[in-house]
Amino acid sequence: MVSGPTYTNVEQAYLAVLNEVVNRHQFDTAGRGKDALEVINSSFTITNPTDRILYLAARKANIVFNHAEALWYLTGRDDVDFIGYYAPKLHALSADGIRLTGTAYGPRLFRPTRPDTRSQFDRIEELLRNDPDTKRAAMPIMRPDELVDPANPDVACTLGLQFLLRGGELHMSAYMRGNDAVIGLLGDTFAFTFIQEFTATRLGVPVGTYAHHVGSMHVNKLDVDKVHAIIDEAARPAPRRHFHVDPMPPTSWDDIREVARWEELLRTDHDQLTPDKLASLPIAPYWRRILALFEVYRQIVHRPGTAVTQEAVAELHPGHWWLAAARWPGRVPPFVSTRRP
Ligand code: 5HM
Repeated sequence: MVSGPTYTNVEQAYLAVLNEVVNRHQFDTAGRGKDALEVINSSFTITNPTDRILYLAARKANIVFNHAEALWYLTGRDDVDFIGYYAPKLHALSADGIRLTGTAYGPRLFRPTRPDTRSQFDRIEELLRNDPDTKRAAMPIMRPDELVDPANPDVACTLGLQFLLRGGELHMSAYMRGNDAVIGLLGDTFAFTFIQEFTATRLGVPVGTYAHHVGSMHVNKLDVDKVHAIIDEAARPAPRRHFHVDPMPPTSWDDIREVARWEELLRTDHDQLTPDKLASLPIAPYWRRILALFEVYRQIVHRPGTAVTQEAVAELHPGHWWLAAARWPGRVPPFVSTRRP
C-alpha cells in the first residue's frame, strides 16, 4: 500500500508532474535569477522503479549521461573531468574547476567517512542485513556547511535517501529540497532508482517501490515551450515506443571497479571496445551493454565528423540505441527494430 499519487513507471510520473507544474502551478518564483513556475511539497510513488527510462523524442533523454552519473556516484567521485565529459554544462557549476561540491553525491554516499573506514552506504547495508525492519537506513546528502558561502554555485538539491526493507522488498524514498521537473527530475529518478536496484541485488531481495518527495518542484519559464512539446507528444494517439528493461544482475564492488576502469579508458580515448573485446570482459552482459554506451559516446566525442559504427550500436540495448539515435541524429545510425529484445 502506498499513499499519494502512484504511477507504474518514471515516464508516467514525469508526465504527471510536468502537467501539474505547467498547468496548475501555485507560485511564480525568481530565485537565483531564474523565473520559474512552482508547486511545493510534490510527492509521488512509482511501483516499478526499474522502468526508469523515458522514450520521447521531444525530451531526448541522455541515456549515456544517466549511466555515467550513476557510475560517478557509485565510485564516490566528485571530479568535474569525469561528469563534465558527459554534460559539459556542469563545468560552470564547479567553483574551482576541479570538483563539484554539491552535485557530487558520490563522496557522501559511497566514500569511506570518519570515524571508521566505511561509507554511509556500507553502514546502512550492514544495518539492513542485521535489522531488516530498521527505520535508520537513511543517508543524508545536503550538509549544513554548504550554505556558509551565499555565493556557492553548487548546493546539493537532495537532502537524503532512505531505504525501507518491508514485505521482503527494498523500497526507497528520496527527499529533495528542490527539483527541476524537466531536467533534474529525470536524471535524479534514474540515478536513485539505479542505486535502489544495485542495493536490492546486493541484499538479494526484489526492488520495491520508489517514492520521490520534493519541497520545491519547478519548471524554469525558459523551458515551458519544451514541456508543452513533451506533453503533446505523449498525448498523441499513436502507440509510443517502450522497451523491455534489462534487470540488473547481482553486482560486486569489483564489477563496478571494472566498469569504472573501462569508462576511464574510453573517456580518455586510451582504448576502444570492439565487440570481441567487450565479450571477453569479466562482467555480466548487463554491464557490458552499459560500457557499449560509453564506447558509442567515445566515438561521438573523439571521432568528430564520422558516424558511430554499426558494429558499436549493435552492442547496445535496443532502447539505448533508440535514445542515442534520437539524441545524436547524423552521428548514431538510425534505430532498426528487427533485433533481439
Ligand atoms: O538555486 P538552487 O541551488 O536550488 O539551484 C539548483 C537547482 O538545480 C535546483 O533548484 C534544481 O532545479 C536543480 N537540481 C536538480 O533538479 C540540481 C541538482 C544537483 O544537486 C539535482 N537536481 N540533483
